[in-house]
Amino acid sequence: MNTFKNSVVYQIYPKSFLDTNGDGLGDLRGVIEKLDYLQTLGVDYIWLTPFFVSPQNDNGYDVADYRAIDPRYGTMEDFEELVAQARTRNIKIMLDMVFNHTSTSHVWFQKALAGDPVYRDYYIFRPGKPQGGPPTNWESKFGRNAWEYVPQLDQYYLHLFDKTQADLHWENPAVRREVQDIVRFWMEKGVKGFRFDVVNLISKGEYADDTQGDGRRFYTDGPRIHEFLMELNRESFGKDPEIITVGEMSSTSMENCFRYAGADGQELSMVFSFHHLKVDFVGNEKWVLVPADFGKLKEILFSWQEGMAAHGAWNAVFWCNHDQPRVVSRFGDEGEYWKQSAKMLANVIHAMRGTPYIYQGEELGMTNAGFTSLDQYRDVESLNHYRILRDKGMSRESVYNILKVHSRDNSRTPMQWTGEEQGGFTTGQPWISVNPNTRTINAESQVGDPDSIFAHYQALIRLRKEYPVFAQGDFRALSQEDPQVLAYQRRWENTSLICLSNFYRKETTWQAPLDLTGYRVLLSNYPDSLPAQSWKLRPYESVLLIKE
Ligand code: TEU
Ligand code: CA
Repeated sequence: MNTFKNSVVYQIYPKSFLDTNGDGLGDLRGVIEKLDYLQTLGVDYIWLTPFFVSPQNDNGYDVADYRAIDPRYGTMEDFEELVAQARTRNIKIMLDMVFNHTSTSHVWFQKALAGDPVYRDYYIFRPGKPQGGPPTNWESKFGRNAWEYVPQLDQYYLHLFDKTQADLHWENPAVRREVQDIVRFWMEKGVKGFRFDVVNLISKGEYADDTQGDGRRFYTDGPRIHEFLMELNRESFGKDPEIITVGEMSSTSMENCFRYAGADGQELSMVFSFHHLKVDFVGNEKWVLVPADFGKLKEILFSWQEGMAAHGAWNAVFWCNHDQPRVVSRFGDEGEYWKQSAKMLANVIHAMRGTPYIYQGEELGMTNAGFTSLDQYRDVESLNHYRILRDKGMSRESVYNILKVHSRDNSRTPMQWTGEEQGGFTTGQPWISVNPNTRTINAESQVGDPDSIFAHYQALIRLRKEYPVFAQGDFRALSQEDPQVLAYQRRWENTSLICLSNFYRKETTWQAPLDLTGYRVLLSNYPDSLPAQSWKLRPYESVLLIKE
């Protein structure tokens, strides 16, 4: 049986995956070329981030035509070939649908600007305040006020992201019908999965000033969100039981996720939440430098695991995506324990209750970009926040240090296929620099090496297919109080699985809170891990134990 519960999804950022025509940009033919690699890894789905026609102000999350492929990525024929070629390898395609907003180049927005009232109602236009200025004080996720003034209409439009990403007006039934129609268009092309970008932001509540924050409480998990998702499900992807869906839930609450990803399947198959990836922020503030709070990380992971399980709701489990820094740089060790820590982090995710997502290059232990000057950055969010922090008086060096840790470009450097200068990604000039550590961190040197990080990910995917406890087991935390160890248990029928990890380079002793008699090592990042009631764990040591 193959369901979303025992599947593994691999995320591809096509622009940085493989360039086949030397223009420095990855393309769909590049994905086709690497299908054998993905089959070797063993993944079931590939999620492709948007490759639709777009001005690329936010690397394709600013869509100008939802039914056409940006020529820089290839053609519709390339896409159809990709679907067919993937199918022969038992890999299904998941598309990334950006329906909270469109590009301001989209023909709907252009018609709205030209004064067409039908299309004006596709977006959120509002007059300014009587005393002047934007309708509310809400902030864009990419910095500064979230409203842009249009002089010829004497109105502002809402953009929760870049000012070239105008929010759609989901209260308008015509907008919802358009969206359903687009989903059905891609279903007919054989697409078997959808990721919905920031989909919990589509139902806006009251348009009022936020005196306590940046406005998110007015539009996050908004008043009609569940109704909108149930309708989209009914009218589009819900008609094909094979299709799996995942919603990207920005600043969501667990209570809402019980419904978004509930067992009744009325809304979505599963959800991404991000609370565990804010443990190196100060509140919601990302542009700061503070050490990651391990206690908080554990508490968040455990409470989501337990809470979702108790309600029969399903998580997408992950460390990495195209918006997050590389996890080995973030919670592991880029140096001496690079390999051990990358494997440890993989264990923690893949043994949890949920569908694991692997972001391209994670299976090789790719690290942060290590950029040292502003001209290396491409991301609109990083460039905007550079200006904002500098305007606040922060020194250039301090801002560089923050970007180095938090910039989304950390995960957007090209895939490291080989040890050559451009990592085998392109024969031309890459759109963003290749990490020079491609000399040592690359696919060529890892595929086939049984001790590689790649082989470890292969093993985790294989184990999920072999042992139902991975997909079906319950969840029990085992190490709430331990300052260094993350441990939990999964149980299903007569099988018990334990995932035990030392999160630090410092050795530590773990007192097992249950009897380990009868357990054997299923997978470890050391060749000779040996279970003991009082267990001395080496740097980043991580073990999966099983008892049947
Ligand atoms: O991201 C949503 C989002 O809010 C974040 O992950 C965002 O990058 C972060 O909060 C900024 O600090 C999704 C996409 O994954 C992202 O690439 C897009 O830029 C964004 O939506 C807009 O479509
Ligand atoms: Ca190309």
